[in-house]
Amino acid sequence: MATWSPMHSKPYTPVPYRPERIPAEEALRVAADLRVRMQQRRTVRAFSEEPVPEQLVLDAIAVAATAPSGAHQQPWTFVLVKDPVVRARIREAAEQEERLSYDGRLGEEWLSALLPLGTDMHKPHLTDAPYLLVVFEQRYFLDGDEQHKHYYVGESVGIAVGMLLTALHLSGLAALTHTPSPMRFLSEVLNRPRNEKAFAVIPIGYPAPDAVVPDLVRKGLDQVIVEV
Ligand code: IYR
Repeated sequence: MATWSPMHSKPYTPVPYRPERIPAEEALRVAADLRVRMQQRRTVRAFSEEPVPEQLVLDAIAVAATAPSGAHQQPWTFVLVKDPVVRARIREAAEQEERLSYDGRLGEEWLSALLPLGTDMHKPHLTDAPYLLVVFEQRYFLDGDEQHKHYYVGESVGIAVGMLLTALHLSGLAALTHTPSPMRFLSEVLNRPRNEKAFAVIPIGYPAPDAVVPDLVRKGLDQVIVEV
């Protein structure tokens, strides 16, 4: 019989939660400003080699790690890859997979959906951006040889990555959510344990001075909200 993982062993011990109330006028100002600033976020594929203070990236990871998660199991690992040799290996393996994808594995419908984004099999950002963050989801908890279930892993890690992208953008950094498929090579290159599965590869840095982005339009509020 498996023992409980440490995460499940604690009884319910509520503590007071009394966040400071932001006056409505100020809250409205903050919310409107945030809305404008987040509208300016773009996924960037061309990075400047200009160095980035590591603390900015660490702070953004710390923000991501505050995300809510299923049963508060925090099923994420953030691998910050700085070593240029490791990054070159990741790029080589990713481009090998992408070649197969773009040369047929994706299929016509998927390729045509990607057309407006201008993506292809070349992934220079994997080595050009000053930081490469590989996010892993912990499919289950590994306690020695014992496995314990994790709940809502994809949802939890997805929320954490969303918060990471928000924090990076508000710190003036650009990022790209890259999901090479299949991603198993990342576990091997980064020597991750068997309970972890790569979720996304995220180059982080300042946009290249000549960076361009696709001419995309976001859905308006009226297209995404249904009020009942
Ligand atoms: N993983 C490939 C293809 C790709 C897929 C989707 I969905 C995108 O939004 C963008 C790209 C690549 O990274 O090029």
